[in-house]
Amino acid sequence: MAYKRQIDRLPIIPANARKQNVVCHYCIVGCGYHAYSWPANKQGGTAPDQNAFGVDLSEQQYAETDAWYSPSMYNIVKQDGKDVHIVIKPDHECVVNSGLGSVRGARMAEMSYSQARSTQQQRLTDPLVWRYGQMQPTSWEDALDLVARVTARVVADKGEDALFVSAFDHGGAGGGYENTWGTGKLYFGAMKVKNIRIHNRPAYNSEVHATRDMGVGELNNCYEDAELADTIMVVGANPLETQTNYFLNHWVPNLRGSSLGKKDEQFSGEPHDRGRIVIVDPRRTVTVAACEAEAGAENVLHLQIKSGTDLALFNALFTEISEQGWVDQEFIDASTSDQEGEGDGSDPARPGVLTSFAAAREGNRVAIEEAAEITGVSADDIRKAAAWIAEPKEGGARRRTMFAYEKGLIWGNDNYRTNGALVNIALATGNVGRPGGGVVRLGGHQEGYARPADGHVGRPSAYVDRLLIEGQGGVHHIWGCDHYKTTLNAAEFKRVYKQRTDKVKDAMNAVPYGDRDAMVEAIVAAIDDGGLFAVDVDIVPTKIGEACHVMLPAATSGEMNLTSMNGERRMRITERYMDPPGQAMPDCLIAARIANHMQQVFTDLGKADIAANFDGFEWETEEDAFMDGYHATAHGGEHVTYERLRAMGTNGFQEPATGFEDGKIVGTQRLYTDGKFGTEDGKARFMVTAWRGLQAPGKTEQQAAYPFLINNGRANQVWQSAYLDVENDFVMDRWPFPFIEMHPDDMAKIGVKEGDLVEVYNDAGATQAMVYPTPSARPGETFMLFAYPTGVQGNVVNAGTNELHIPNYKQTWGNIRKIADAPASVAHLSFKSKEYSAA
Ligand SMILES: Nc1nc2c(c(=O)[nH]1)N[C@H]1C(S)=C(S)[C@@H](COP(=O)(O)OP(=O)(O)OC[C@H]3O[C@@H](n4cnc5c(=O)[nH]c(N)nc54)[C@H](O)[C@@H]3O)O[C@H]1N2
Ligand SMILES: Nc1nc2c(c(=O)[nH]1)N[C@H]1C(S)=C(S)[C@@H](COP(=O)(O)OP(=O)(O)OC[C@H]3O[C@@H](n4cnc5c(=O)[nH]c(N)nc54)[C@H](O)[C@@H]3O)O[C@H]1N2
Ligand code: SF4
Ligand SMILES: [Mo]
Repeated sequence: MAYKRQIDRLPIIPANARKQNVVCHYCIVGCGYHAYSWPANKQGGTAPDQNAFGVDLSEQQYAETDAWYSPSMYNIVKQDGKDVHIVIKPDHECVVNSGLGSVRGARMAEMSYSQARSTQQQRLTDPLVWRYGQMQPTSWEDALDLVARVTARVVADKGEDALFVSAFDHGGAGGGYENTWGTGKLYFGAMKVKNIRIHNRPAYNSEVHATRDMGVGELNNCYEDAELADTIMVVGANPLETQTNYFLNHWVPNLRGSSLGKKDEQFSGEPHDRGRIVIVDPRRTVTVAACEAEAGAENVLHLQIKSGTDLALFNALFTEISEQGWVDQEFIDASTSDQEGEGDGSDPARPGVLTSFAAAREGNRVAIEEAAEITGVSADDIRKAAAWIAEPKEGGARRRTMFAYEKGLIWGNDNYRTNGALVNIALATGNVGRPGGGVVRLGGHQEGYARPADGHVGRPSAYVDRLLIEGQGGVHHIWGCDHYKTTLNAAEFKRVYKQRTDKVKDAMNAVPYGDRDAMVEAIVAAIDDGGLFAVDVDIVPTKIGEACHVMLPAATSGEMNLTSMNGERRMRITERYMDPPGQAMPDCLIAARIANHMQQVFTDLGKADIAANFDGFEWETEEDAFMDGYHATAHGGEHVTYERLRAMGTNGFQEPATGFEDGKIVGTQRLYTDGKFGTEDGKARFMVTAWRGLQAPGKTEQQAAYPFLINNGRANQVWQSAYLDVENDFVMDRWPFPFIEMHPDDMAKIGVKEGDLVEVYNDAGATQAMVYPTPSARPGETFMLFAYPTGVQGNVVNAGTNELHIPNYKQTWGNIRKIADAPASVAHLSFKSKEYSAA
């Protein structure tokens, strides 16, 4: 590693520094932090009464002391226009992370906008409009007038279906309850926009329709369950790298056996061992290696399936567990429906049959040998997994098993049925609503969903990317997502998107910017000719933004007050600890100002009835949006205010709120503890989930045509599409190009060395990556970093989705050829194994 921060001294946080609540705005885990800030011309001292830690800093501190922070946790930012020192450090008292940071979260401070220290100078400071052939700064008034006039005109002429929207639907940065409500009220309240998609997929749907249809909401347990489980079964996730502190602070203690005391305390009378783990992933991840190091290889079962075959494995496990009589019959009788379902699972809105246990058992019967053939996992290992999941413990006690899954399942083959098949196992073994159980998404971002009803989008909802490629839509509003790096069929998407938006740019170039009427006419004429007018709301210049006509600068977490919940529904507030750059403002207020302008334009057009739909956006602050949205509309929201959340600190409460007592919001630790589920009759449903091979169009052919699996996903250091990391040397020095992990034999076959640049190509497109030799990879199976600005994996993902338009990013095959020897920026990199081993 060549990169060094070159800092040998940091100011001490003074005793009277301001201390605010922060929840890391990156991943789902939502670790608790505090932001300490104090005037730029002051600093604390070593005496206990001179520093925020209250300890004598002239003495050597112990190894894991809290009285410490790293250079990456420090910066100088503005508060009310004045420079202040800021330290954003993990909170030892937060039950989520107990003081742990991560290689992402512990960089929040250095990833903040700082003029004094030149960090994140890429941040958007002003609205930008296309003027005289390039993007130029302007006022909010001017930019919003242009957006509203073009949007209102297109809606008036062609209807709301001509307005296309892409929007975040999560918590943390680029989301939160405030901002999902702001955008939601605009597009689903004031309008009824149907051609809308979510940040990470080409339609407005659920990643997990199946579990919801079965009555089981996807975030139903709590993080402590990972400490209490006898067995954890994790599918298609790499939690050491992607849910880092959940894994380190709650899974590892169980795998090490250090949560045994907790187990004894909570379930006295049951026999207890350290936790075991079953990992389903075609790849040997660093999580597998870490589990082996922590639990001992004998307590780790890695089911290294062939890509996309999870469903066959789950049906076999369900069959075996049922046949062994390891099911929880009492739970099945009391809490699941005995009504047999109808249909054959061919309804595109519901591509699996909701039914009784008996019918699912019949419909999903798969012999272990058959599953072994499909999945490539040995019959013995499948039997062993069934026993680890469900075989009763000594004395007949029920085994407590927690099931967790993420993108290897969600973006995997046959999403709906595969999701249903996993939930079948959890229901059959009575592992929902009980300590040490749960069948849960691990999650991506935090959640922060508050929006008016979205029923009008329909199910299956529109495949928005396809419609855009087909030339539909006149205006596109984009909120905090960058499809150029993150969508599927990305090569084709970009080709068409550029053509369509260029048409509008050419039209805009032909009229003087100051003549608003002529400008709107020119834009509308270009739209009539197949063009697309695009508006991007973001915090930095994006790749898709290069095609846009307007960019609006958003404030992000910490530059505004922002609320969200994590993977155990733990809701907290991140308090505003610094000023946003320039004129940037919170997304919810941008949405409100767009609504205000739309109202004005419709009024001017003489359409008073439509204008009236844009009432109710008089918000001045993000708190106004919160009160209008979450507080007024969420389940239990009436108990929640900013003031109460501030008082609840970084531990917050777990949603839904059920009351407010003794100055505290009362929450819900686990869902479904009463055995009643989210269906009309309160009974959960099983699902018939017959295996049907690779389900998404084009995948079977692609697999047959190309030699390499191009598996893809995330790496510890990089957050998402690297939107902030591109300006962080720590990350760009390590990954100047996206890595592609390859077995050395595969490298020899195509004649490449470590660090060489290769082209990855197939029928969908082409992209580039940097070769990372990986002896633990299976020959023929590669893994590429997704969404990277210097090589977009999505270029080679085809357009195939399931019936509900859930993309299948993970099942991608292609060819690989050498482009160039390792460039200079790669020469100093280490290519040693990423595996973590016991000390
Ligand atoms: N091949 C492949 N493709 C994938 C996936 C995969 O596994 N493989 N995974 C998918 C998944 S799960 C995801 S989540 C997506 C991610 O896809 P995107 O959501 O498109 O990617 P992000 O990098 O998260 O982009 C977020 C954008 O939001 C902006 N932003 C950050 N904070 C704020 C804010 O406060 N306000 C506003 N307005 N903007 C903000 C950032 O600058 C950035 O441009 O990618 C999907 N695509
Ligand atoms: N460091 C870091 N952490 C993150 C993010 C980040 O960008 N960086 N992003 C966040 C977001 S938005 C998300 S959605 C989550 C995603 O979190 P994860 O789902 O844990 O991450 P991925 O790397 O996308 O994919 C997980 C695993 O799926 C496996 N997989 C591929 N195909 C299959 C298959 O057919 N079957 C099975 N069983 N597994 C398969 C891959 O080998 C990979 O190890 O991470 C969150 N956390
Ligand atoms: S684990 Fe996730 S939430 Fe916690 S510090 Fe890391 S990125 Fe932030
Ligand atoms: Mo995600």
